[in-house]
Amino acid sequence: MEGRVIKSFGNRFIVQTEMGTLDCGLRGRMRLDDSHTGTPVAVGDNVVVALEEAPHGVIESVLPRRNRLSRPDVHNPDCEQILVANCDQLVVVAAVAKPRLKHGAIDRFLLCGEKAGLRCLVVLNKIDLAPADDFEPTRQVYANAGYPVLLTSALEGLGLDGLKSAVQSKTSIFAGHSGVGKSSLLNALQPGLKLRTREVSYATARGTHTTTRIELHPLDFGGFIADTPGLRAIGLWQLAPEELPHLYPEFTSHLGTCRFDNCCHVAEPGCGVKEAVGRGTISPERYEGYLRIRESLQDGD
Ligand SMILES: Nc1nc2c(ncn2[C@@H]2O[C@H](COP(=O)(O)OP(=O)(O)O)[C@@H](O)[C@H]2O)c(=O)[nH]1
Ligand SMILES: [Mg+2]
Ligand SMILES: [Zn+2]
Repeated sequence: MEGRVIKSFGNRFIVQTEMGTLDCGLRGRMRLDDSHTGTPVAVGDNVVVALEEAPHGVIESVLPRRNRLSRPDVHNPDCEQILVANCDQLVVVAAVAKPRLKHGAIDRFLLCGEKAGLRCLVVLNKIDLAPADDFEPTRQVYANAGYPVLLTSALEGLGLDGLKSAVQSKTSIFAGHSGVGKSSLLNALQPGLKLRTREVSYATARGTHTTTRIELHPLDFGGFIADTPGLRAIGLWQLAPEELPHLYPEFTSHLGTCRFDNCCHVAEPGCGVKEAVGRGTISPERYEGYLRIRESLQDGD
C-alpha cells in the first residue's frame, strides 16, 4: 500500500493512506540506507507501507523524491537534513505591518524556494493594518518579478478565497518570519486545525535549530499545507555566489546579455542585468537586495 508521510517523531512516522493514518516504524534495513542524507524517511515522502495490526504499519521503501527543502544537520553540518520532500510550492508570507515589511526577508525565503526548484508565491498578510497605498509598491515589486502576489488578512478573512484556490490540491509550505501570520492563515484555510498562534519568538533561538519539525496538514478541499515555525532562511546553506543570479526569475533572460561571461552583475561594464534595472525592467529594490545578499554570502553567512 502507498501513503504519504505527514509527520515524524524520531523513528516513527505518521503515514496517510487510503485506509486512514497509520503509525509506522521502519523496516530494519531502511535505517541504514541512504545514510548520506541523514534522513532515510522525510515528511512528505511517498512510501510503501505494509499494514501490521491497524493502526500500525511498517515503511518498506521510499519512492523517489521530486524535490526537497533541506538544511544542514544540527549534529553534522556537512550532512543534509531533509525538512520536507515532494512539495509543490513555497508560500512566502510577510506582514504589511507589525512586524514591518522587509523585502530582504521575502527575498531570502524566495531564494530558498527557487533553489529547491519550487514554484513560489508571495502573501502580504495583515492588510487590515495598513492603507493599500503602503503596500502597493511591494506588491508591484514581486508581481514584476513574476511571482503571484496575494493580499490577505487572516484576522478579517480578506483574500482567503484566492489563497484557498492557490493551495488547493497542492502541497504548500508556508515560510516567513515569526509573527507575520502563518499559523493564523493555516487555521483560516483549514478550520479545526487550531495551530497555536503567536508562538514564542524564535528569533531568540537563532542558530540553535530548535523545534523545527514540519508537519503536513491535509486540507478538506484537497492538498496539504505546512507551517515552518522558526525557520530562518532555509536552504541558503551551500549557495555559491555564482548561483545567486539564476535564482532571480526576472534576471534570467538578461544573464546572457552581459559583455563578460563571468559577469557578477555588480560593477562590470556592459552588464545586461544593470541595464535592465536602468530601463525599469528589473526593480531596483530586487537588484539592491541581490547586491546585499551576494555580499552576505561572501561573508560566509
Ligand atoms: N491585524 C492582524 N493580525 C493578524 C493577522 N494575522 C495574524 N495576526 C496576528 O499576528 C500575530 C502572529 O500571528 P501568527 O499566526 O502566530 O504568526 P506566525 O508566527 O507567522 O505563525 C497573532 O497575534 C495574530 O493574531 C492579520 O491578518 N491581521
Ligand atoms: Mg506560527
Ligand atoms: Zn551582468
